[in-house]
Amino acid sequence: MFEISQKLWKEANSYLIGGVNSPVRAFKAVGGTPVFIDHAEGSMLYDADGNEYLDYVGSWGPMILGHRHPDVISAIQDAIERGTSFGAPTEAEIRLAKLVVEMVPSVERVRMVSSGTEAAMSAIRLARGYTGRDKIVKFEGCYHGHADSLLVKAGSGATTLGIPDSKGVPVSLAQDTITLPFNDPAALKSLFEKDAGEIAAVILEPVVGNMGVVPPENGFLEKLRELTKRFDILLIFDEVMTGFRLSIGGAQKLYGVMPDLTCLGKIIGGGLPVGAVGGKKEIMEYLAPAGPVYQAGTLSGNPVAMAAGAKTLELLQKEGIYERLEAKADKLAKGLYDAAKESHIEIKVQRAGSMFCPFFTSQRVVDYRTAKSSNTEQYARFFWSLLEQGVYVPPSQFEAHFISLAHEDEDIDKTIGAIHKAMSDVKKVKRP
Ligand code: HOZ
Repeated sequence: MFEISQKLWKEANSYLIGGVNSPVRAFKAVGGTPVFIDHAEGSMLYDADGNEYLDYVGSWGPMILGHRHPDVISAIQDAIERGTSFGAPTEAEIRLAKLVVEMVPSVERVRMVSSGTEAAMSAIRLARGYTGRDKIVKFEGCYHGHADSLLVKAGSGATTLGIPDSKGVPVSLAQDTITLPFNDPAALKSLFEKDAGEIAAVILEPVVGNMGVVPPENGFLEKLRELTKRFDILLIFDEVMTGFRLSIGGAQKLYGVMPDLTCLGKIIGGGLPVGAVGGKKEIMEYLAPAGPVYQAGTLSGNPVAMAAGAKTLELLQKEGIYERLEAKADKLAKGLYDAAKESHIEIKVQRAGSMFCPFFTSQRVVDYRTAKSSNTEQYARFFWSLLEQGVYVPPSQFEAHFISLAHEDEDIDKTIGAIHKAMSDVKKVKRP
């Protein structure tokens, strides 16, 4: 079934370190070897052996319209006809920046970069430059890319591989990153009462998607906003995953809580590499060349990527899109829960809009500690059973599953059918 993928895997390991260009793809958390993707269309992935999969990874979030949306492909083709990179201003950059300012409520000015990592790294530097303070606060299990200051108690691949505090991060830098449990405003308040004068910013995923899906508890985001305002500390929402995903204006529009700075990525590039930092004009003006905080990039605002992103955002403005995504995700999440219950498996299915994931635990999942209570062996069995039935979900417990507009009702029904069989396989895994 996977012969060609296995051959490619051997070859990949001769040239690419660990066989991949991003750790989670190596399937280390679920065992076995990765499948190599040949092409994709709509809700489907096709691997090198000719196997087909319903795709719930969606390139880890960007493919909200489904793969190869014809309008996005033709926007990319048109852009390529004019050249692939100029390292100079283009109208395409204005078009995407204008859409972001119109769609994301707290954003008045934007700087385009090439990845979510770059967006978060730049937002942190900007916050430090603006406030003149060095310390930042992040939450355990939140992942904001792999910049030094942010690889402290980090989720996603870092947690998947058991290295949430990466080697190579200077102790002197890590000391300036304070970590607190998610969904615990009292811990933040007591920290601020002690150390507010040294803290530049609090950064968080407003709905965490990198320790599996963990939504904020009622009032948590509001309390964060109130405390950061009261103690004069910047609030940064990392909406790389949630931006244009949870609503047209991201988590901030959905929850009605406005950060000072926002990091964007994934959907903003329509499947090509784009990230962005945006926020209040007064703060953004600290970025060079307007201000003293340096940030730059040869491929920043790349015209092909701008065209893909702008077309994607335009398409997302059509009425009813988010309601449709919500209905599909709700049906799938309920199907997942019911299938687990039928097999008497302890499960928590967590969902926010079209992001969701199962946790194989009896505990209420509200933070990193409770997310890690999930039985990852059961998750691995769930993953392989689905893969063998033609359903591709993240090869890690600590990632989000995504639904796209290309997932039809019959895709969801087929997936729920496969999940029933997967749960009877999961049942065979003994709890430790
Ligand atoms: N850590 C990324 C998702 N949260 C995975 C990136 C990838 O492997 O493509």
